[in-house]
Amino acid sequence: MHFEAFSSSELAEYLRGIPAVNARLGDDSELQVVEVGDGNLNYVYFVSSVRDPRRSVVVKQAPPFLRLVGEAWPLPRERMEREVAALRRYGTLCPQHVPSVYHADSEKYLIVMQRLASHRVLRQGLTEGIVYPHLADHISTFLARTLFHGSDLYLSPEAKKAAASGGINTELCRITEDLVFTYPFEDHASNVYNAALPAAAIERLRTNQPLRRAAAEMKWAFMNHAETLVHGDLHTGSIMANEHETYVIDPEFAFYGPMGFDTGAFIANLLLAYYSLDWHDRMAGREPIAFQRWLLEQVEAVWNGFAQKFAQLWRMHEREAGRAWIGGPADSCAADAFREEFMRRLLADTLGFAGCKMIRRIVGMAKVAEITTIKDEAVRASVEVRCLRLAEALLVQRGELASIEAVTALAAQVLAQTVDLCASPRN
Ligand code: SR1
Ligand code: MG
Repeated sequence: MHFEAFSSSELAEYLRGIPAVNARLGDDSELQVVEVGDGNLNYVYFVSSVRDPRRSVVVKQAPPFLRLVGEAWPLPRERMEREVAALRRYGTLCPQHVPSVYHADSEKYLIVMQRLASHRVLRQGLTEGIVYPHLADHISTFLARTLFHGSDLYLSPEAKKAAASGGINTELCRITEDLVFTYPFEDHASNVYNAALPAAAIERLRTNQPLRRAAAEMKWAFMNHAETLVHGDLHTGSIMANEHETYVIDPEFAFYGPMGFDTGAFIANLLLAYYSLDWHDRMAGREPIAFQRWLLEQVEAVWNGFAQKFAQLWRMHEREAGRAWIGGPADSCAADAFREEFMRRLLADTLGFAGCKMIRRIVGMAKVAEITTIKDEAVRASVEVRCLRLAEALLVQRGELASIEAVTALAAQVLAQTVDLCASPRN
């Protein structure tokens, strides 16, 4: 069946018919409807009262295709159900960082939710050099609470299995399996390369054995390690923030997967910003060093904050239960040793996933604005080469990088390296 997006008057009329939404918008005024979707998948509308624009909601609707490509790439509209379920679950775990859901319609595949009118998409804010003083604290809280409470460390085995079997998101996982873990490492028609990116950098993704093997290991982990309910697309475009508050949005890719996929996605996007900000800062007449340092501090703070909060939730839960997850007394050395090894493996996973996420944003079809808006192809290529170098190091050395400080030191080292774009030109 052919899909027609709502006209403004149709959407206004539809919303007027939902008492909970109508009460929020007030019925003493016309409604203004503006389509603002800039993501790859869905339609998004801001709807507000003309008389009192503070009365407003966001409507998000899933068309039966990938919006970025159109009807040629069909996608099941039921993906909206995954998003609604994840928003509701996250809303109970972390209400301060998740928009409220006012209404969900499983026939029209849409959701009506809280409008974050004084918040901006984090990716845009970072590109403008805005410092968010609470970002790392808020995101590490979100990560610790959501990743811990969806896992076997917290849920009963029965509840975890029930949640995992209801948390299968086949089609959206397939997008990630292809676009993040497979196509970037082969000569695939969907890849898009900056013309100035050296051929050797592209060739390396297809032929470097340690890198290919590491990427394959991450793909396997993504497909098989059903550890918890992950957001599944936690890049800086899925976060809205202001000086005081931080909200995580858009969990349509949510599924039962590896914890490190979310921690890795966020860190990968901070690192993409780190390399590209050099150019954006200079263009805006800002001194890049300070903001870049702040970005690396956020990488450290988000991981360290997450690791500390996650371990604390775990210990508290064991004390309340009166026994350790591994059995026996809650505070045993064995329980602590297992926890330590768990966090070490989680850091390695985080780095491996971060590497894959960085690579896909450089050579895959869905890119990030902080890099594509670098107008000069050669400058952009030097940023891209640095992203690829760090990504490869994260993947290949993920088991040896023992702390997040070792990672930020490596990132700074790669920034300082020279990039010779002429060494192996593409043509
Ligand atoms: C083809 S969809 C491309 C990307 O958009 C989403 O934000 C996900 O990152 C997905 O991989
Ligand atoms: Mg999204």
